[in-house]
Amino acid sequence: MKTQVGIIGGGPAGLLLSQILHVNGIDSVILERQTRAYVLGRIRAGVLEQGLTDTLRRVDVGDRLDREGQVHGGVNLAFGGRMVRIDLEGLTGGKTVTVYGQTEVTRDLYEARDAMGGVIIDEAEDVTPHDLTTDTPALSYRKDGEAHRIECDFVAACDGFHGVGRQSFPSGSLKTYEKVYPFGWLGILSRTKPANHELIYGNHERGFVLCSMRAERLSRYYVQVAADEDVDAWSDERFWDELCRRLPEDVAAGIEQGPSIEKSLTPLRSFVAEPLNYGRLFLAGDAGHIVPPTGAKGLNLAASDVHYLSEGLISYYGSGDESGLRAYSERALRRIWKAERFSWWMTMLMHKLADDDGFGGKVQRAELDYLTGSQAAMTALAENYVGLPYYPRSRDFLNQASSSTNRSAFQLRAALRPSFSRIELNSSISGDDSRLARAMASSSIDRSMTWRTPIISYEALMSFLLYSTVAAGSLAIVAA
Ligand code: RFL
Ligand code: PHB
Repeated sequence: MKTQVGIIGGGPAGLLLSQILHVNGIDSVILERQTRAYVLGRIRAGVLEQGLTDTLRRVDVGDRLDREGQVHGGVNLAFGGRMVRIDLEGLTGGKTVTVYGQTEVTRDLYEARDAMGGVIIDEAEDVTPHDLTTDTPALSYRKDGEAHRIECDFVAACDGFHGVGRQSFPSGSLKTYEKVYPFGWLGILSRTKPANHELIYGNHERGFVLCSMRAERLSRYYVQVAADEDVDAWSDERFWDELCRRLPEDVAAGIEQGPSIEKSLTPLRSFVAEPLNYGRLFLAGDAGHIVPPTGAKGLNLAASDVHYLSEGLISYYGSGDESGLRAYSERALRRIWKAERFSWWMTMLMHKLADDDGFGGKVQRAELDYLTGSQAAMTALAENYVGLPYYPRSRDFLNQASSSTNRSAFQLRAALRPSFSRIELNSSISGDDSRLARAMASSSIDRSMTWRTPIISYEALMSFLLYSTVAAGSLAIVAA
């Protein structure tokens, strides 16, 4: 068999990549080791950033998400017997998160791939990448005892933390960074009314708790336990009792208890592999990095990786431009490390730390007090929780700017600010001349500059001007 992009792994990263490539006219084949029922039985992430929900909508996978996903404008921190709401929406200029299970995202993506004739080969055994440093890499695998081979142009390893992709890097070509925490999360799913209409992250001297949800009558709860905890030692009764002991009294009093329909232990780990590519093999999602779930970033990072990788592939197939693929690892890693930092910070802030002689707990309490009393600190949390912006490339930046006339200059700036170090603009700008002149006067733009074809709005121009250093005599948008 032949395809353009061979994808290992039919989890959210692999499925989303395949779907994005498909709507851009690029062929792919997914090789998944498990059965579809197994993949759809895994209970994982619940909180989606706007970058992911926007991407899903753009590739025709947003209908059920829009009907059933719950948009949350806030999140709560419980500690010291009280609960403080962080106003995500207010602090970030209108950004929110959507509560919609990873299981549902995966189901929607499978349905979309099926409807569009996507090729997903499940129960593919012994998947092995070959010839990665040539222009004609391949994937071999076995299915029902028979050997097969897929010739492709590129291999995307979206095969999770234990996949074969990262193991295919020659020794010495990958540097890894890792932190394993001495605790895990024991999670249950139950058909009960959620504790609150928004998530509650709780810090308590007995350990961390999280009250989350999937639907109006489907709750997801986690309690911090030892990393090697025996799940069977936790009856439902013990779980509910421990959960309630760690929550403020008024919250605990409102918890509806019921039988668990799933119970599992999740170890906590921070991990990053660098770089994310070797020859024509690219790692995306958990294959390249892991975050502890405290910041709700794992699935969302998988989505931003896929965004950058698909951009690189779309440019390559559209115009032969390889620069996006060459820049993939670096672009993705910039965002990954920020999410690693945030997830590590949230973890250290909210969990009971081992060997704490009391000092660590006091410092945590002081930080929680400071955080919930400071607009600046809450804004930093909110910005990270809703998801940092993806970094657009120059052409997309222009497209985005030109299609963004209805967005406020504030939102545009927030979305685009970190992406460009400098601007060179060869096209021209429309807008109210006097405001333009004022903007130019207050910026470092050379007044002799001329604008030709009108392509972007005044607001977009303002965001360029306010966040750019202009090279003498010309303007260019240069990706940082
Ligand atoms: P996945 O989901 O692990 O999918 C990889 C797929 O590859 C297959 N595979 C192979 N296929 C062929 N050949 C091989 N050799 C293969 N080896 C593996 C696997 O069977 C699988 O189908 O990785 P992907 O696509 O990168 O997605 C990553 C996310 O699943 C993960 O980051 C999130 O679930 C993390 N996470 C959360 N992320 C969020 O963004 N928000 C959250 O609220 C959130 N909560 C969580 C989480 C993860 C959790 N657990 C259980 C780890 C809560 C929990 C409890
Ligand atoms: C979940 O609902 O499973 C969930 C929510 C938020 C997190 C982690 C997991 O930070």
